[in-house]
Amino acid sequence: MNLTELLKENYGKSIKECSNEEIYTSLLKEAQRLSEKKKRPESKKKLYYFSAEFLIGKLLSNNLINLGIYDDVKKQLAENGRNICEIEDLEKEPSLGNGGLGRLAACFLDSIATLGLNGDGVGIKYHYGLFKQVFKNNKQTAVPDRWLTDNSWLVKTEKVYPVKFGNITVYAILYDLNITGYNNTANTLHLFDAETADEGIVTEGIDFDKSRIAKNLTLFLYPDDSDDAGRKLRIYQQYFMVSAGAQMLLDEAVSKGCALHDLDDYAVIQINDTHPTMVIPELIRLLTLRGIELDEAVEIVSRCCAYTNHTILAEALEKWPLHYLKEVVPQLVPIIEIMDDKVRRKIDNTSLAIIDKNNTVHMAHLDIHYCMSVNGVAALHTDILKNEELSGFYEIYPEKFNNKTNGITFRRWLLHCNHQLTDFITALIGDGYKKNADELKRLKQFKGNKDVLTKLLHIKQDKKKELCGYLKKVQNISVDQASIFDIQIKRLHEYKRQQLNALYIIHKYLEIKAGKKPSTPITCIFGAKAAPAYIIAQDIIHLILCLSEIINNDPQVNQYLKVIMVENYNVTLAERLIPACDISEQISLASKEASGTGNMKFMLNGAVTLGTEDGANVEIHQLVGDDNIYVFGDSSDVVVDRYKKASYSARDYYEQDADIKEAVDFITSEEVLKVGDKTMLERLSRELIGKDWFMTFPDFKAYVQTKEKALADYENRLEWADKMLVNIAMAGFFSSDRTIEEYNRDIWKLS
Ligand code: 26Q
Repeated sequence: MNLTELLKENYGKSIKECSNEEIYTSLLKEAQRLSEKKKRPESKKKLYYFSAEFLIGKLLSNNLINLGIYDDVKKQLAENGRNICEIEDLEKEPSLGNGGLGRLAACFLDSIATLGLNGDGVGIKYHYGLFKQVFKNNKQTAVPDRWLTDNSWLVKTEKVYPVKFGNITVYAILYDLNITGYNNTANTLHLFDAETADEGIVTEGIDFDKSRIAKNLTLFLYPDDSDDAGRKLRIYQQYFMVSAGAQMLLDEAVSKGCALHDLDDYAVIQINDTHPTMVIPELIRLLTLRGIELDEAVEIVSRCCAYTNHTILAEALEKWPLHYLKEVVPQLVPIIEIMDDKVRRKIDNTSLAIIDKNNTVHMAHLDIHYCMSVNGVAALHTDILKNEELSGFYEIYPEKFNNKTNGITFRRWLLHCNHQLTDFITALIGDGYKKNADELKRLKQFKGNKDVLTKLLHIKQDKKKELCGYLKKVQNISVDQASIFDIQIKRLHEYKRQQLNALYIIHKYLEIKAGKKPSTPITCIFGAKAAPAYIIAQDIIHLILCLSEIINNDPQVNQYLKVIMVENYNVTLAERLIPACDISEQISLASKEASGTGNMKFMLNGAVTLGTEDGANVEIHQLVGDDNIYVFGDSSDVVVDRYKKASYSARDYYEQDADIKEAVDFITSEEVLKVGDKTMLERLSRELIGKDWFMTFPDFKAYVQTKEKALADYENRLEWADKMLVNIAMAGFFSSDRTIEEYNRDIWKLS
C-alpha cells in the first residue's frame, strides 16, 4: 500500500500534513477495501457461529497484520515522523462482550478465517455494549460506553428481517464486518441492530426505560449472569439475534440450492453457551412455515446444531420462566412444549426434562437433547460435565459429549501485542510458528542458553517499562519498573477468588510492617469489572481499592509493595498488561473455572502461572512440567466432595488459623474503615467468615507458601528465564487454530 498516494487521493495532503484522524480513516477504508477483495467464495456448507458476544478488540493493527501490511504501513508512517501507536489510540474498542466467552468467539473468527474455513459469526450490534467502569471513592461506578463512531468497521447492508415478538414486530438490520484471516481469505461477522433503536431513552448512567422494547432492544449488553434486572429484556435480545440469524441462514442455504430436507449439508450452527439456544425452536418453526412436517423439522435442526458449555456453576445456567417466553415469544412455546414432550416420552427421568415442574425452561437441557454435539472447553471441565454436572445426560448420549480445549489467536496475543518477542522468536526459529504454532517447541533447544535467556529478560523488562509509561500517562499511576509484576485480570467473580489475592496482600503488608521485607519489590495488579448488581463483587473491588490507597501511601511499605487496580479493564489494556507480566494469577477454586484463556495469553508471553489445578491450568501444568508452574490448593475432587458433604465451615478456619484471622480482621480494622465504606467492608467480612462459598480459607496457607516460593525463585534471573522460555515453547497447543481444527474435524466437517 502506498500511503502517500492514498492520502493524496483522499485529502490532497502529504502524510506529514494529515491529522491522525485523517490517517486513521484512510487506513480503515483501505483495510476494508483490501479485506473485501479477500472475501472467500461461497462454498456449499457453512458454519454459523451464534454468540451473544464477540469481544473483538480494536481492529486497525490486527487487520493490518492479517493483511500482511502492518510493517510496511508502520515504516511509511515513521519515515514521515508519524507513530502508528498514536493512530491506533484513536480507535475506540468495540465493547461487545463481558469476558472470556466473548473473547473466545473473537479468537475463533480469526482462526476460522486464517484456516480458510467457510464460517461466519452471528450476533448483536450493541450500541453501548458493556458499561464503562469508573472508580469513585474507592468504588466502581458504571457509565455508558458509546463505542460506535461514524468511522466504523461495520458496514450497513441492505438486508432487513422482521422479528415478531408477542406484542410487537421489530426489524433487524444487518451490519457486516470483515474478519480477515492471517495471510488468507476473509469471512464475515454479521451483527443485527434494531431499526427502531433509540439512544435517546438512556436517562442516567446506564439506566433506561426498560419497558420500551423496540427502542432499547440493542442498546446494552447485559453484564454477566448475576444481574437479575432486565432478564426479560435478555430474552428479547436473544430471540432478536437468533430469529434474524436463522432467517438469514435459511435464505443463504436456499440460494445455494438447499431443499431444506438437506439443510445439514449446507449449514452447521455452533451455539456459544445457552444464550443463542432459541435458534433451535426458531429454525424448527421456520422450517414448518416452509412446508416441512414438524417431526422432520426437529430431526433436521438437530443434525445442524452443536452446543458449547462454558460454565459449571449451576446457578449460571440459563433458566427462563415459561410465562416470560409466553409473553415475549409465544410462537416458540408450543414448539418447546412438543420438544419437552418428546423427551419425556423417551426418557424416564424428570430431572432431564426441558420444562420442569415449576414451569421453568432449562435452556441447556434443550441444547443437549436437540444438538448433535455437546462440548466442554477444557479437559477437566469436560470430565466434570460428564461425571458430575451433566452425568444424567452423558449416560443417555455418550456419543454427543466431547472436549475442545480453548485456544487464543497468536496474531493478536503475540504478533500484535508483543512485537519484540515476536521478532526475537522469529530470529531464533523462523516464522513458521505464526501459522503452525507447534513449531514454538523448537525454542526448547535454547534452554540454558545464557544469551537467549538474557535477551528474553530484556524484552520482558522493555514491556514492563512500556506498561509503566502507559499507566502513568493514561491513569496517572506510578509503578516501579524493577518490581515483580504479579497480575490478576479477569471478570470479578467470587469463584475466581480475587479475594484470596487480596487476603495475601494484607498478609504481606502486615509482614512488611513487622519488618520482613521482600528481596525484590512486588507490584500486584488487578483489572476487573463487576456486574453492577453483584453486591459481593462490588465489595471485593472496594476492598482492593482501599488496600491500594493504604499501601501505596504507606512510606514504610510502598517501596516494597504496591497494589494497582486499573480502571475499565478491557482487551486493549490486556494487550498492554499481559506482555509485562511475571506472575500470572490463575487462582480459581478448583472445578469452577471452565477453562480460562487469560492463562494461555500470559504463558505465551513468558509469564509463569501461579494457579490451582483448574480449567486449562491442568493442561498448562502437564505441558510445562512441575518446574515451570506454581500449583497449589485443593484438587477438584476434594472440592466437589466437600460440596457434596456440605462439610465446609469457614468459621472453623477463621478461628483456628491465626494468619487467616489476622488478614480477615484487617478488612474491618480502623485503618481500612478510615478510607472505606463500613457497610461494604463489614458485609464482605461477614460473607467470608460466615460462608466463604468459594473456599478461600482452605487454600490460603498453600497459596501464601507457593507464592513465596515463586517470589524466591524469581531472584535467580536466569533460572526464571528458563521457566519463561519453556512456557513460551509449550504454548503452541493453545493456539485457537488447533482448537478450530478440532471443531472442524469432529463437529463442523467443512471441506
Ligand atoms: C446469562 C444470563 C443473563 C445475563 C448474562 C448471562 C451471561 C453472560 C455472560 C452468562 C455468562 C457469560 C459469560 C461467561 C463466560 O465468559 N464464561 C467463560 O468462558 C470462557 C471461554 O470458554 C472460559 O475460558 C471461562 O472459564 C468461562 O468462565
